Amino acid sequence: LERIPHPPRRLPVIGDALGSNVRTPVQDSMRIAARLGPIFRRKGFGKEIVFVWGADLAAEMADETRFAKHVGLGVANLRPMAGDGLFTAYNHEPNWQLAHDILAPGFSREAMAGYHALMLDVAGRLTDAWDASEAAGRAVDVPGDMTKLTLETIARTGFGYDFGSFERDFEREGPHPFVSAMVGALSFAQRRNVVPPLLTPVLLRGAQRRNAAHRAYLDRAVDEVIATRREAGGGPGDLLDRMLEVAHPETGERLAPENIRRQVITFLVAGHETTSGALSFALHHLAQDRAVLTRAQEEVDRVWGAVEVPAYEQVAKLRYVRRVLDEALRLWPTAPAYAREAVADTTLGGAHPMRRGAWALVLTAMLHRDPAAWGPHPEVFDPDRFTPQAVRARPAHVFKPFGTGARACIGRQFALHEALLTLGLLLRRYDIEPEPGYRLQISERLTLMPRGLRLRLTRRSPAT
Ligand code: MNH
Repeated sequence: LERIPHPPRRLPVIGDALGSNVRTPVQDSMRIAARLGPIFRRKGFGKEIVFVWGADLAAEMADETRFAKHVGLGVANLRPMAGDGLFTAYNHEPNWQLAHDILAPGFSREAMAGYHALMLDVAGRLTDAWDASEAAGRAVDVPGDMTKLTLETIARTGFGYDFGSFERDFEREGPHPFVSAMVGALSFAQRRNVVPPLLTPVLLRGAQRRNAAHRAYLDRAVDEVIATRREAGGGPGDLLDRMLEVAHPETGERLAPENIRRQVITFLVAGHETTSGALSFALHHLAQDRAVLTRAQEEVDRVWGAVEVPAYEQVAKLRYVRRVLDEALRLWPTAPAYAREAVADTTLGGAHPMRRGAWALVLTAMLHRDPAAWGPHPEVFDPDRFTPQAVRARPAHVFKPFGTGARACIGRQFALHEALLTLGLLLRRYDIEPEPGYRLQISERLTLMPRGLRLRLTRRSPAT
């Protein structure tokens, strides 16, 4: 540990916490990373965290024979809400493999094709709302609207449940209470990383009370989703049907009711927050760069042609739009870090001994900026970093927006299909422009989101 650099001014008790902001732990770590190099540590209130972001070190930590997912920090703080659901389960918990095997077919190509029509329907509600804003000359609230889209999409495709996000009168009623409860719970989980445990009862008393109410609300909402399905006597074979009815193909085991509750919360949260951010950052960069926007629009016009609704197969054909999305996820991986632990005693980078169980945080947002992998100008937004030739020329394991290994994102294809479909529909329909003077600011609530991003729309004439 002694060999790993840390910020120079270390104080008793608060350690390196000075000058950092409880609302921006990721961005603070990114700044420190740029000063201290590919591996460093930060300490505060008795906790010391090792951060890794160098391409070589991150590649080592992707080796599944030496490292595995570590459930810690933000992920561990979600345990009270998500329990042994897929995302928060410890590697040794039997419910991980069980749920993984039962739910994985819900993310196959065929399953995805089955969600396509519902995804289109939700995207149609978004364009209805944007048409109205455009007609009224109002700028649109991008993170707000993308969150409505992604929440409705996972709720309807996964659980046959309609939160009615687009039908709500936002001005009068605010966000859907499920969204408020979820965002509250995520922010609380992040806060607990940066407030010393001993002071939590004092500093976070009010927050803890609100958090308990949020969790109770989430549990109730989920129980209602499940009860609705049980009353209907089954659904279209979606994720919820799998959870309720499918037995493990080999052991015949099923998910227990309490575990199903945890999985539903897991998927509603994991299934929308990060995709919403990814769409928002992609739209931000499209609006900032005329040349990129035009190229993307031309691709959609060419590939989709005059068809009114794109078929499932046409979505993945948007190769350039996909590069825009990848490049947005490179600069702003909306899940900005993941933790890895040593599965046996090992030495990282030939220099840092780690005991079995010792862990470090891979800072994806900086791994994606390592000049060793991305060249001398990693801050520049350039979708052509993801042409097939450019990808082949790079080492493996330098692009990890969906994590790595056995515990990588199960919803990756789902997110990509949803995001490409939505971007395609929006690009075909609107010209987008930033509000004058907008400068990108990022809010953190375990995930990253462009704060206050609003765009001005103009309908494109030939668009359907
Ligand atoms: Mn997702 C795991 C990022 C969309 C459901 N997801 C992960 C991890 C990352 C991640 C990173 C690994 C975390 C870790 O190692 O601790 N996920 C994303 C991003 C997007 C995303 C950037 C969108 C863009 N995720 C989705 C969607 C769903 C989903 C959509 C569901 C429909 N993700 C999960 C689940 C896990 C996960 C479930 C946990 C998988 C496991 O551990 O088996």
